[in-house]
Amino acid sequence: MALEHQLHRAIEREELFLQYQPKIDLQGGTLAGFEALLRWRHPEHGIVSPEEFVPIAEETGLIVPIGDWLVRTAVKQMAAWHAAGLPQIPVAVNLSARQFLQGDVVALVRELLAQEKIAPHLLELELTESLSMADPERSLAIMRELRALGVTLSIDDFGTGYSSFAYLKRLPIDKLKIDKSFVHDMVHSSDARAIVQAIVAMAHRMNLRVVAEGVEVAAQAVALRDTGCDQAQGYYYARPLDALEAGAFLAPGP
Ligand code: G
Ligand code: G
Ligand code: NA
Ligand code: MN
Repeated sequence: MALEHQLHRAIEREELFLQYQPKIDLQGGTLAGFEALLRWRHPEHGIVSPEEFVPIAEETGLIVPIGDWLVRTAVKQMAAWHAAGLPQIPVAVNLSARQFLQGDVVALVRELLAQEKIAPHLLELELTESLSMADPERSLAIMRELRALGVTLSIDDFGTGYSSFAYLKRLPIDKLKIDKSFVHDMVHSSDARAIVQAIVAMAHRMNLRVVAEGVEVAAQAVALRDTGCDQAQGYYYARPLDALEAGAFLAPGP
């Protein structure tokens, strides 16, 4: 398949890059971190979404070198911002289930954090609920090792899969990200508001922080703040930014 062949060369040709989307502290309104989002600048097709190429990368095993590159690039970017005198804030990286299970993510993370002198809690790994389906015991073991390193773990797209709070309780995680579908419905659906309220309340009782994604309008931000949700991200605050723009976002205002 053509895309597969091209993906092989994408890393060495430096066609992959990361964008950084701000996460905002909902109660204080300050910058709380960034989520790194993978992009492929394809020579003919322009920017290709990870939704298109991550599945191909997973099928072909290319997800392992891509995952390496991704974590490496994000951690080096954190170090570069720090070296430029900018404040240090958490950066989250998305890891697919295969990426998590196939590579040696623990060794990679340990080595990089030491090499770049980044405090472990500043690196967040966003994992999806489907992770558990692939190989529950191994996933759990890897999560425990990462947690032991001090890395922050969060469950992404919460609410779209089948995981229950009973299941979450078994996982060594720090954060939940509420899927944008619930956030979108909050403004016009009292059911969606009730669901988000319940998720936030349960998560807090389990000592988890909650991040809402896909916030596009002020009314969603207000509704979320009312639930006690901790952080939010979405186009309402900022789009995913190139590293340079993200750095400017980090710098204290004039
Ligand atoms: O990035 P949006 O900007 O289009 O991302 C689309 C989908 O791709 C989302 O589900 C997002 O979680 C996923 N995604 C974005 N960046 C990465 C990444 O670095 N690795 C993996 N595995 N998925 C990613
Ligand atoms: O699956 P994951 O949650 O990691 O993916 C985040 C995806 O959501 C990325 O594709 C990102 O570009 C996208 N995104 C970020 N903010 C918004 C938003 O406000 N609205 C919508 N629809 N998508 C968003
Ligand atoms: Na994510
Ligand atoms: Mn998400």
